[in-house]
Amino acid sequence: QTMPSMWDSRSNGKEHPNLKWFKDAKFGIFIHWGLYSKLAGEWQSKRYYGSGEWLMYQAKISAKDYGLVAGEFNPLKFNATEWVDLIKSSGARYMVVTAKHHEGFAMFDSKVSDFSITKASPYGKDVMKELSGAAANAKLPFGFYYSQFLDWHEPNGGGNDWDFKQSKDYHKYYEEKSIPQLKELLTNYGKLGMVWFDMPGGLNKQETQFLVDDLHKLQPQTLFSSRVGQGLGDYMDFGDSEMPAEPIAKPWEAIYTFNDSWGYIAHDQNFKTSSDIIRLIATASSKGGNLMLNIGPDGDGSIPQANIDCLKSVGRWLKVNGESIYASIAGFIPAQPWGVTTSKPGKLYLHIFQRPNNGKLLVPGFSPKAISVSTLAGSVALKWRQTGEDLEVTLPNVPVTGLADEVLTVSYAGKTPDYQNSMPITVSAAY
Ligand code: H79
Repeated sequence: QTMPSMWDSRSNGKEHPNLKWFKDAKFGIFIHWGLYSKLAGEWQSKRYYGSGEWLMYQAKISAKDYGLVAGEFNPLKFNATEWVDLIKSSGARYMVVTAKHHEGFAMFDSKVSDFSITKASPYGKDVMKELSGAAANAKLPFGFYYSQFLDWHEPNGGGNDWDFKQSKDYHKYYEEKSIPQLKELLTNYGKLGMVWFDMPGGLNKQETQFLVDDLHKLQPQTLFSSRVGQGLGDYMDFGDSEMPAEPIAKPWEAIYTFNDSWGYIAHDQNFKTSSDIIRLIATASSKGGNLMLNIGPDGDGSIPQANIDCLKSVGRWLKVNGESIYASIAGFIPAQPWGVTTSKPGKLYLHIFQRPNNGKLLVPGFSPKAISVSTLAGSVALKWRQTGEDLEVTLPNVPVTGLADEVLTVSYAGKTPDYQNSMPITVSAAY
């Protein structure tokens, strides 16, 4: 299925002018945090697995019972500065946090709903305010996730058909809660890098266009994710945990989880390793896009220690190898058995995921004239030869840097070649 071109359908028909920072960032952190984090994948002694933020739906919890969880949400270990410091140390260049997920609970102070952390929880503080402030202090672009259509707490919100069975007035929900809360988020929390909409519904194209234009008036520089619907976003998100098969020049982002859930689940320790994450970042970069990696903090406000250690390790790798990632463009050599490539003018970066057994790294289809090959870290010159369009690099017996996922830099003369198998944009996402 070929997507309608979301990038051409904005009201003025033009790409958003503020996309450069987003395209150059390459790595962001997503945070899913809400009442579901406190429930941690368990309801009435029954354990659920996968997408902990969907527990209310999975266990068909009534809005009334679920509402009581707010009275127990007291994340005393939460420290916004610590979270932002950790994200900075991971090398991520933006963050997005759930202001309201499908459960309907506002993690911020809202004038239009009492179902919020400031009005319904003993904690009583606006954690979104603290996070946006900490991110601003750290000069980290900051965005809100906001579920604009699904709201299982509201009789007229999308999705909850287990206790609101009457026909719904979605427009009433948009007018009374969704749009006013989006406006609060775009007004009271400083400059936003993006609003990360999710799961559109209930609005036709014209209405969505109106919403987008209306909200952009509050902060014209803020980017909107493609899941605002109707092809009206500023950048593309694919399906959850989905990577496009081929490079795409337009701005896009792939979103992945640390384990098998977005929201915290106590009994899911299936965490990716730092090498897994480095490879996801390199793979997204090799196709010209960003990776946004999700963390699910505990309902007590703490981030799992395994995630902290892993993010710091990713940050150490990016400190050394960031030149091959930040502000890079898709590599002009497609994925190889040994790994992927990224590019900058005059340079091709070889990301080695799998060392060839014979120590000879073949780069087929290398059309420009190579000048030198070296490790990115430490700039150790390596032996190489080019025969026509075959570039062969002799790898040292031991990785030079001692780091996993070593990167080599190939310098070459002349123009950057086009990506070999450039393909039309064909993605399965239906947003
Ligand atoms: O916020 C995360 C998800 O909760 C949200 N998008 C990401 C960023 C999302 N909303 N809807 N969906 C994802 C798709 C819905 C998938 C489902 Fe299921 C399949 C709902 C019911 C079956 C996954 C498995 C969730 C519950 C069980």
